Amino acid sequence: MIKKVLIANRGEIALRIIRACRELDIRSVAVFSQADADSLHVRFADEAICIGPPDSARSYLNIPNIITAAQIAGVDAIHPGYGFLAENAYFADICEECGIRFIGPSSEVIRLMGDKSQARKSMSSAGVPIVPGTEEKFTSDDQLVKACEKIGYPLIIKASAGGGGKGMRVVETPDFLLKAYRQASAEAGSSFGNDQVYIERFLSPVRHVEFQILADNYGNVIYLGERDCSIQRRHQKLIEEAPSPALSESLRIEMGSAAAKAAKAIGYQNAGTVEFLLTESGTFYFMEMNTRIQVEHPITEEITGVNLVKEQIRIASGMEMKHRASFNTFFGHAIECRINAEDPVHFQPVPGTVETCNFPGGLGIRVDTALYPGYKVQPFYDSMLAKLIVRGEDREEAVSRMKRALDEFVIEGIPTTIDFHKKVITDPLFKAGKYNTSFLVGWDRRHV
Ligand code: MV4
Repeated sequence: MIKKVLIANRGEIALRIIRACRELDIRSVAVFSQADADSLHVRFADEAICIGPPDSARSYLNIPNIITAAQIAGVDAIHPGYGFLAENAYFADICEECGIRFIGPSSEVIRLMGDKSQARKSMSSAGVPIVPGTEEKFTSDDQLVKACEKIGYPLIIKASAGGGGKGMRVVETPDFLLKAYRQASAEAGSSFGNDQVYIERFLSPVRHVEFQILADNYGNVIYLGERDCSIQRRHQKLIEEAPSPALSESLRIEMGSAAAKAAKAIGYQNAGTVEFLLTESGTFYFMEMNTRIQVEHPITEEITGVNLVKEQIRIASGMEMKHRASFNTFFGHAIECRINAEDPVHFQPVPGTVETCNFPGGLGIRVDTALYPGYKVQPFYDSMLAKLIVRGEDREEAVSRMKRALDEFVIEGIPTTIDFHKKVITDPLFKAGKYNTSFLVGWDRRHV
């Protein structure tokens, strides 16, 4: 059994993990940078250890310091949260070598899914549909041009070590292929230290639909429904909802089964997410697999009643998954809005101090945040201030509850995305559930 957990993260997700530990009667150890000494995760953990200066490279990404803190505190396990070291296979290896359990899948699986080109191959062999494209390395321009002719245009070049937009290029016609290929490869090399890229047919319009899965150490794999994450801007998700307005019950079973099959095929353990692209005709393709707990996990919790972080810890401690009835029944509809500290015109992160704040409340409302009056938004970390999560009996109720909650939400002292969310939530196409990943393209020009 796990008795003490170090949380290698900060902000709302660190608090989220501390809460799960407390309910499981597990001691929690926070780590913090010098900039985070007054943070809520430091206050609410049973113990807290400073791991370095504000710069995350020297604190939250500093493996020797984190491992040393874990050894001083005498923890059995480390929960990495999301971001930082969550999908670092090397860190998972180091934890295991130091006799500390890494709460997540094996380092081999993290490594495999971290290479998006390899991930495509694995999924293809497992019989999970992948977007038509390539995996092999090209030895000549001629070979590249021919392969792309076969895939068909438009196509998209993606970084194998990437995810989330960096090193990505959409190519409309063959004229731009070689230039785009070189640019994408160079950008991938400088961003990830790995210039390998792969090519897929560019599908449009599409929705981004991802399935939550849980897998224990005994081969039991279940899916807990999907999240529609199509409302993105610059590869940052802003609103997510569960279930997806685009799925029928039969498509849900088909895609969920494919996600579980994918996880089973690679020997996946713990919580994970299988991302799919879904076309308007209902055809779906594997895109990538995330080997961490995700920012948007609460909407799945709201419609299933399953505490995903507690399940992660239970699985890591070697418990066999209990197939409680609630695991495969979904109730109602949940939506999450990410509230960021951002300039509403340029969407650039703005540091500053929160003078006052008021969180919405009432039935079906959840605010996951580490914010408090006087909170200082740091320039060193990402700009997410809070996640506003609502649940309703159905989508219509969830949407109107979200509008009501956004109206109650007050943050003064810094610019936030609250007003932006109010506009999206009241948009007729959003209200109708009729949107895709292009929904926010050109939004600023239309809403001045
Ligand atoms: C795609 C796609 C269409 N077809 N892949 C991958 C990372 C994610 N942040 C966006 N990704 C996409 N991958 C294929 N085969 C569409 C997207 C996509 C997108 C691509 C370019 C510019 C903006 C985009 C917004 C959402 C989704």
